[in-house]
Amino acid sequence: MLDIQKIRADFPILSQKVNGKPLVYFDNGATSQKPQVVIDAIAKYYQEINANIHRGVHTLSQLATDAYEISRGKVKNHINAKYAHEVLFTSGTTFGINLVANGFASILKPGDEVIVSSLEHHSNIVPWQMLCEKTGATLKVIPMDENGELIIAEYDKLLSPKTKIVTVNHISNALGIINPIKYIIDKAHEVGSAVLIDGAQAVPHLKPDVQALDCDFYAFSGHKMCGPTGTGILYGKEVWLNKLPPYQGGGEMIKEVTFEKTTYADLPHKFEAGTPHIAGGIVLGTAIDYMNEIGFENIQKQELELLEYATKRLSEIDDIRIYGTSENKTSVISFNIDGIHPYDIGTIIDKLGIAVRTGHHCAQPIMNFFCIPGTIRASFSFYNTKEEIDALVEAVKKAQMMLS
Ligand code: C6P
Repeated sequence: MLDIQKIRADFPILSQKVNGKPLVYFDNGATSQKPQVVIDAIAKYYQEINANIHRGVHTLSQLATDAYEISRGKVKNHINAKYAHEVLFTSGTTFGINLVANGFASILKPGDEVIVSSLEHHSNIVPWQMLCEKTGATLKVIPMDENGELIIAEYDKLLSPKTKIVTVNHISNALGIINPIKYIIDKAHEVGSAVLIDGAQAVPHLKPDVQALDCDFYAFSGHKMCGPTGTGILYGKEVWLNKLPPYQGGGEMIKEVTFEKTTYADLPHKFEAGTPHIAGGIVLGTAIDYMNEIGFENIQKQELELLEYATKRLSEIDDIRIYGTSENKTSVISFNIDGIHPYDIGTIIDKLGIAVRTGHHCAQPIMNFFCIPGTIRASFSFYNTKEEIDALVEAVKKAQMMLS
């Protein structure tokens, strides 16, 4: 059993008051809070070793380079990549997906097909639409049902030798549904397609094993898993990263530059042009260590309990509708109260110290499917408690009374 109060003491922000009330932070899907070890590690980097990496022979530059590469190694182990050079530092999931979509511009031809799902965040829709516009390829969409699950029989029908890349999220940010990605990956490979998994909402809750999944790309953000903002990882199989062209040109991604021709650096540097977020990359390793110390089994157990409790307690509210009722869910509840705009509930409960996200959650096609402008999304982390869920329920009831 996790000692939640002890864990909460690791997160200084959680003892804050907001609008005069104790903060109840249920917007973990947008970004997680940061433990003191992560905050300290950022300060320590700037106090003790701040220098540019891969560039200088001087001691600080070497210390910074070592720390950065040690962190890359931690990520490699965490996601079970085969090689450290398959792990690219990025600024987040959005960057990683755009990097791959941009690279596929040199692969796709008119008539080729890209498959996305109805459950995607805009970050995993728009780059592929842009790619299709550029190349003449066609975007196909796996439909969803009323429970918020993908209709896998329809996915099977979309696959063909024309499919060049399938790109789906591991877990939906708007509904919390866990997608059957192993099946999706294996089926795509049967027709020779590559697969990208958007793991942004998965990594705070589970440890992906990219070799067991056999995905070709796996993108995620550091800030959703206790790490700093502006950090992220794109995992890519060596064979694919060698095949794709660089995304950005600049310093560090080259072997040799002349005005006639430039040759590119080996992996991973070919994709890491310019000075990166060095402190962020290093401290992402600290965040991963922190989460592994708590243990992902413990995290999942605690979050599942919170999900079950919140589902039961919120269901007591009259005229509530919860979206995404699949059994396969992580600790996210998206809901609406009949006749009340989600934004109004969000604004009132904020005055009571409760932070939730309201709106379309950058997943407008899901909202269009349910014919709603948006939802109220409460997304829980391992440091949340049942008492906080009680506070949410009371606050929503109060808002409902005020607004009806
Ligand atoms: N979702 C949310 O509140 P970035 O912004 O690059 O770190 O992550 C983008 C992204 C991509 N895919 C999924 C599934 C996501 O959930 C997100 C970010 C946040 O749901 C902010 S919009």
